[in-house]
Amino acid sequence: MPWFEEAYSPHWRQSIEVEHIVHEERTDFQTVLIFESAVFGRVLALDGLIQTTERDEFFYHEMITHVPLVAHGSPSDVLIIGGGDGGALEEVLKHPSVRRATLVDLDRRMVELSRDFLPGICGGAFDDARARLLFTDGLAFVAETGESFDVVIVDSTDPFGPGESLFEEQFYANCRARLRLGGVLVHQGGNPFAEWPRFVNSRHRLAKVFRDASFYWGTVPSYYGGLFAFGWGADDPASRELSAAELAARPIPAGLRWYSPATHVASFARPPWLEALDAASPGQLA
Ligand code: AG3
Repeated sequence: MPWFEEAYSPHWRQSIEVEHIVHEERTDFQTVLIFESAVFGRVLALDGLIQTTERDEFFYHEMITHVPLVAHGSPSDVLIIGGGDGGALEEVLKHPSVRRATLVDLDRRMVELSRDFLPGICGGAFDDARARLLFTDGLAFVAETGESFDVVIVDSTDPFGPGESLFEEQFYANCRARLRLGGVLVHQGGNPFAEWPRFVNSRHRLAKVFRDASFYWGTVPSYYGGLFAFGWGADDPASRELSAAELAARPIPAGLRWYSPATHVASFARPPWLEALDAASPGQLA
């Protein structure tokens, strides 16, 4: 059987055996590949890089959504930038306090393809009456909208190609301006081991914009190297310092497979190596 090879780094590749190709297409913005695999079920790759898979999407989507939403406590309006596969949207809509979830993705085709070929990832999220789908540039949207949000989730591709602008300081500043009091922004922060310069840069950009800039982390088996960080920006550090008991007293959707009050708290724990990386300045980057 053929193999899909992901060359994220010029020095490190990962391969997944392809049982069969489900769909392949070049949209106006990117190349989309959806294939079936023995270990991960259906795999979604954009421009050759793995975005999510049926079997491990919950490691990622539960952490990029429930950590900020439960930390917020009563989110009503949530903005997702990117996330056209619908995995994050589905998780956000599990919160009864959410009145409206706005998803802004550049690529309309991604939503159509996810509906058709990745129902195991988006579920019925796109058809929920509380979901609003906008197909436009996330950078422009946050710069121009007058709306405000309780939580902003940046579920983007990586910082090259269409996703690049979503890692800039100006974008974070525009997001912060759209957050209500008590609001939280999170973004996918890549693998802090494999992509440490990116981690350090993002941390510093967030710190220029938010009073409380931080990160949390978890693991995503299909992302090369497994380790995965999420950036965190808020103005009140209290939302990041809740105990497992405090979190457990809040409404938490039933049936989750990775998120729990314990994994929430654990995701903010810092191994000394990450603590040191967090303290590094971009000027120290080789
Ligand atoms: N967005 C994050 C993909 C990250 C892959 N990057 C990596 N392995 N460093 C995925 C979109 C899922 N909704």
